[in-house]
Amino acid sequence: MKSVVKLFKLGSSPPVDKVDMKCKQGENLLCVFLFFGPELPQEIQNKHISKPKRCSRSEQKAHHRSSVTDDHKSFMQHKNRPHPGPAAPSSRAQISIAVYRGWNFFLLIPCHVESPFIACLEAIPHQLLASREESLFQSLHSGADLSHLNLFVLCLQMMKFAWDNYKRYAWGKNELRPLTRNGHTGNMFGGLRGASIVDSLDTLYIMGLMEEYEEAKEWIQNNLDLNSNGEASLFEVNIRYVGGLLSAYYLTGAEIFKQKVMELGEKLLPAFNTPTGIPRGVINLGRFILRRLYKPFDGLHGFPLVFSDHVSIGGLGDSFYEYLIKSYLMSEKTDQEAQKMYYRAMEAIETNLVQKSPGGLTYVAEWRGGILDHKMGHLACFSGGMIGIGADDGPAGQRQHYLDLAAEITHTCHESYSRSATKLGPEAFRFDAGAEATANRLSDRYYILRPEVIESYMYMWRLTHNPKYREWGWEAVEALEKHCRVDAGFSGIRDVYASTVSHDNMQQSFFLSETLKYLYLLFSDDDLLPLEDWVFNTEAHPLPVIRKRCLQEHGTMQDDGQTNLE
Ligand code: DMJ
Repeated sequence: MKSVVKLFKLGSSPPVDKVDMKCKQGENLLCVFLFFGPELPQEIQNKHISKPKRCSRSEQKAHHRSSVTDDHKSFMQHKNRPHPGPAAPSSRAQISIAVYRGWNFFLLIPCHVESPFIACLEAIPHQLLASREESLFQSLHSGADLSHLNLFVLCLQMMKFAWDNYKRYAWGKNELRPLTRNGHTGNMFGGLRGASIVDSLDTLYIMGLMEEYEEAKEWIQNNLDLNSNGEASLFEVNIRYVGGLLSAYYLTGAEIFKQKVMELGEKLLPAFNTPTGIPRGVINLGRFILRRLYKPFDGLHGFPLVFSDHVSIGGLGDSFYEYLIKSYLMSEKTDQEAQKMYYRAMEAIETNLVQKSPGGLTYVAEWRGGILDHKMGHLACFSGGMIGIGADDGPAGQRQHYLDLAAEITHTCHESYSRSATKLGPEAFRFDAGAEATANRLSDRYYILRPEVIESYMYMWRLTHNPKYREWGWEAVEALEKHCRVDAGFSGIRDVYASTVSHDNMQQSFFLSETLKYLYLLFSDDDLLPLEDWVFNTEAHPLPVIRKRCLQEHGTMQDDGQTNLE
């Protein structure tokens, strides 16, 4: 089955009558029109639009018509509604229409897809888009509530706004400074440029922003220079550049991403050449000067990522634990060493770090020189999702326990948002000196567009389908729109407790790769990047589960058991 998402911006695209609605036999033709704007544009009013239709041999053109409903009010007028999203679409057209601010476009989901590659991955992109199309198709026919569609399209619109402004003011630089309307290169990437482009590739592709995806790809082809010569954080280059390129390759099959990621991978490899195998933290991409950052230490329960006397599942430790369970899942649950280490780590975390506040909130504290620090960082809020996805494969009888723990931590992280004036969460919140999920130090009060809390909402929604996670996600969208959207992009804020916000002038690349992607997935159907088939790296770049049997059948497994995913 073939499908693709096409976006047409009203004004710059053909009028509705002229949009090509032809499809070939065997393809699905589904047109979903979503309008954004204070009111339905003139050219659309009183017009009829196409109803979903599967092409038959005799009918190669869709002509079924039904009326557009225009009974949805603007997002801004719905601010106080208790449940996210406008009302369910009317039964007549059964098509959801969102009306939102001054930016008008409609979304057309018909027609084609190039199946990129890798027959043995069960969730290849044509399925990704086609299955979404199929389920929309079914929902439309069954009259199901499609109000969440409005929300994922709103996330898509936020992505387009963030991207357009990056493109306009910071193209080729690493990140956008939206207040001063210029770019910033930063010093984490050793002179590499275009971090926002590489980080956005898969989000653009998944959202169907194909024009933008093509621009990004062209920049990578012509301008991504890997021969830079500065000190880079191995971790940051790995999660953003390697992760971004690799995931773009898996999703699209475009050779350029493979070439670039292999070239970059070669440059990073020397950092892993250490007696312990634990990589060095800093690398010079040009001259191979390496500095040690990680200091292995036999600390709490023998786990290696202990920095002197500090143990945390937040900054500097988070991804280690995350990758234990994700390595296991990505290996099609065959990597038993990773499995064992993850559940041992979980046991240690529960025994030593997990706490309950006087007000009944579960949190993960930090450990400093044998003393508990009753503080939880925003970064540590990814752990709700991590513990959720690991719930199935732990010791017998523990599934519900882990799911409950994941839900409790996600609830606490939501509380850190809902207890602030802006409804966005601080960088770190405490559970001592009278604090309950709030920051008392000024230096902990900022929010830099981080994804971790929304990431846990997304996983918990997929795992439980409890509607509160979508409601919480919707609250975050409203807060981001209200406090972080500025004229030329999105910006972090300095104090989440101040109702008059002060912006930090930075649109972080992880806002495009993670925050907006997780929001979009939260409001999408589960078969868009199903969790059984895809594992997200710590920067939200999806990588496929490696299916060994299938690789063997397709002759892509080497003699030594290694996979060759060409
Ligand atoms: C991202 O770069 C990644 O999620 C990383 O693992 C942690 N920090 C940021 C987002 O907060």
